[in-house]
Amino acid sequence: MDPEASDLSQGILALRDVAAEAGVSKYTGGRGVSVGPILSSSASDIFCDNENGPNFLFHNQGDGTFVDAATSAGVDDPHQHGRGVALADFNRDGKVDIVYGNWNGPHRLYLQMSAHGKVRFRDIASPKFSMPSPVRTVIAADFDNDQELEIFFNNFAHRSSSANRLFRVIRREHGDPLIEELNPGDALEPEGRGTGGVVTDFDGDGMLDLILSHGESMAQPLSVFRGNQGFSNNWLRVVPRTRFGAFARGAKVVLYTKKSGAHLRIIDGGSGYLCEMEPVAHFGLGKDEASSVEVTWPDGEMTSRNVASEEMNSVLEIPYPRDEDRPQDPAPLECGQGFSQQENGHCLDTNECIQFPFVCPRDKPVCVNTYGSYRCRTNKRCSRGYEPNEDGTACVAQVAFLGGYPSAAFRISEPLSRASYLSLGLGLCLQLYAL
Ligand SMILES: [Ca+2]
Ligand SMILES: [Ca+2]
Ligand SMILES: [Ca+2]
Ligand SMILES: [Ca+2]
Repeated sequence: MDPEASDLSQGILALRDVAAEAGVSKYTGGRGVSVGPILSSSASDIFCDNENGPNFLFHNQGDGTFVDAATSAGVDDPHQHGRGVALADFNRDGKVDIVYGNWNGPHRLYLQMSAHGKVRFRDIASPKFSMPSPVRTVIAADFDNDQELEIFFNNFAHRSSSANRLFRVIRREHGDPLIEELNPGDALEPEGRGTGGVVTDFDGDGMLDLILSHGESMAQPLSVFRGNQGFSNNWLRVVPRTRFGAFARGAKVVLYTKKSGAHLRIIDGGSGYLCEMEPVAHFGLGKDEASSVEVTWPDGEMTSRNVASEEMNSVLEIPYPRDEDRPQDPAPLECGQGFSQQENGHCLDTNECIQFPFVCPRDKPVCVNTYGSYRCRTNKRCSRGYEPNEDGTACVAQVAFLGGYPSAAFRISEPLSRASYLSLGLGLCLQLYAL
């Protein structure tokens, strides 16, 4: 806000361009932008996937300035042309990952890694996932509430047919997630001139619905799709608010669960492409139940509270904490599997290796703590940069920063079915861009 040009009592709110002072005034072909605590623990960082130039990853320095970390973090992708982008934690290690589509170029699924104090992103896109397409919006959401995130590519039938695509990213305990291609059913739309897309829960049944807009070179109606599997799965929708009651864009929501550890969502209003996502953290939980929820606002404010069994399958509003509501001593929290309450009152990963020194068996005596769990390995000695493999028979390179994942794609899902209400006059998508 520009205080000199604003007069709030008269309803005048003026904004001033501070991009140059903030260090984000760079020329590019801007396409996708996503805002949230990607590198920071609470402050909002900015990821931009660009056309005809490298991407930006603006790391918030906490003093109103940003430093572009895209090249050092390995997400600059300088020869591709980004479109839709989404933030999610695909491997549930508590670090925010980035997925985006490149226009007729390889699509990326970057997992955030850290080694020797440096952050790097590693592309785990399978050959099928990365297959180039005229992509527009990219959505990461759990359509069937089974805990695993799906990624939807809304493609634009540009010069020929170009079907939309759907993948499920299946988290694995001690390895990269598996990527499966699913059949999106009616949402395939091979002739659809897909321009934008969003998810929300239209009918309040706890299942996410998919809305696609089309157009530019040919008029086509909106489409609305409902999923047709996962109805018996548990879910929770969490809506954090700012101190003024508005939706808390940029907030981080962590849901601790009884069996499946911590699930993370970012309230990122700007993701996708030409669209604005709903400011709701939607969690699919399968047969699991939530134990507690933690919200971190961009200013560093945090709140945690238990989630009662009867609150499952509902929408939880989380107001910004007021000073008078703050208890002297933190209330006991149920952190669930793999986590325990710390002195500050919040849940953190349990370090099993310290807490239970003999947790590992004799043949694999070396305990390695992980987020939400731990693993045991042999004490075979390896040179720097290498570690023993799972059964201790060889030394393998520590987590590499380059390379992809072999394709594991096959179709398993039932198709999504098309809903009848196609002509909803939604103003969710801003079709401002031409190709
Ligand atoms: Ca992650
Ligand atoms: Ca799913
Ligand atoms: Ca629904
Ligand atoms: Ca642990």
